[in-house]
Amino acid sequence: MGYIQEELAKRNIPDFLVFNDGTPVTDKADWEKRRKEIIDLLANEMYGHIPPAFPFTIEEKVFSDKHLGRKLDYSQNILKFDTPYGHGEFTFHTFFPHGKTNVPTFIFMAFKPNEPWNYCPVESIIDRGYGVIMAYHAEISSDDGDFTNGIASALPREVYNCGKISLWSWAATRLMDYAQTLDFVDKTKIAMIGHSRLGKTTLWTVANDTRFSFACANCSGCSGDALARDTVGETVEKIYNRFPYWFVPAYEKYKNNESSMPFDQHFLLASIAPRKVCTAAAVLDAWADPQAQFLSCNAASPAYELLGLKGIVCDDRPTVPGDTYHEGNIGHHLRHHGHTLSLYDWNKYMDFIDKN
Ligand code: GTR
Repeated sequence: MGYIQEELAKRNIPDFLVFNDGTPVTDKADWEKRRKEIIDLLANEMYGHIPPAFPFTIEEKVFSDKHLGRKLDYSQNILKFDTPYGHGEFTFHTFFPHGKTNVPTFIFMAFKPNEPWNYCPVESIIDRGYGVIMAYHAEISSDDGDFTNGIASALPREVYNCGKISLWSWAATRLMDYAQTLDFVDKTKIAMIGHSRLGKTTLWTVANDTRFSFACANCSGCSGDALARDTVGETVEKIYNRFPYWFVPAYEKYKNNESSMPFDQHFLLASIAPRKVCTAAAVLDAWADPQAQFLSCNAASPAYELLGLKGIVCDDRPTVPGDTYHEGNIGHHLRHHGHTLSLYDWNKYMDFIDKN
């Protein structure tokens, strides 16, 4: 047995190619059913359910074709909706290369309101022919335990049993609805991208919304792409004690008890199959546990193999900074430095999407 299989065997992670009733998952038709079981499991035990869609309107506040020497069209908009429980709205921004058609597009859940000028290098993205639809997560609903602000008041936790990650996913799904209405967007190349807690949100959104062709999850770590069993980084206890509101209360029982989880994070990556997922780790980001992130990509690969596709295609050794694995349907890179979403990462994700 080589390095990867030995490490996976040590961790004793559950097999996702088995139905809840114990029968094996053997073909493509089985996979679609099993995928739904996995998503239900992760919803019930970790993230909660993403609330249903409601009709919405878009109010355009700003449109400008004057940015970056007119190579970029920028807009600022408000998405508004009503539910039986109240009114909700949030701001989003769009950045598209001027006058282009068939534009591959990122739906970007941003860490900060002014992200285009740091975590989102707009000019470089536009120069590669991509567009971006961006919303700031904490405006959608605050990044804390208050479930009365932003869209949370219209989508009550008591009714929908969702944590904040699922609320942010709901918003990203509405942005996907909006992207479907833009005739210059290439609907076969819509990716979601997010960093860290929003990398977790990215994986969960794309798992649920099959209109996304790609998930680009940057340094998503614990409760994202990193295997929880035997982690040397953040644990379920650490994350749940600090951020219980990202999840549902059912997740708490796995604190210091990861081995009892009927899943591990490779279930989440696998539930995106046959669509493509690209993850990234940073060598100084020990909290996210880079090797547990890499191993999880390998543990998810059997979902693709079942469908006659390649999962991750990689060397059988621990990753080192500079490694990029883009041959299969699960992409992964490990870079130098620490916990951030850099131009290097964006370029890797665009390389991966360009190839596919
Ligand atoms: C940390 C958290 C991580 C990660 C990170 C982030 O404090 O423990 O799981 O989500 O925040 O979002 O930057």
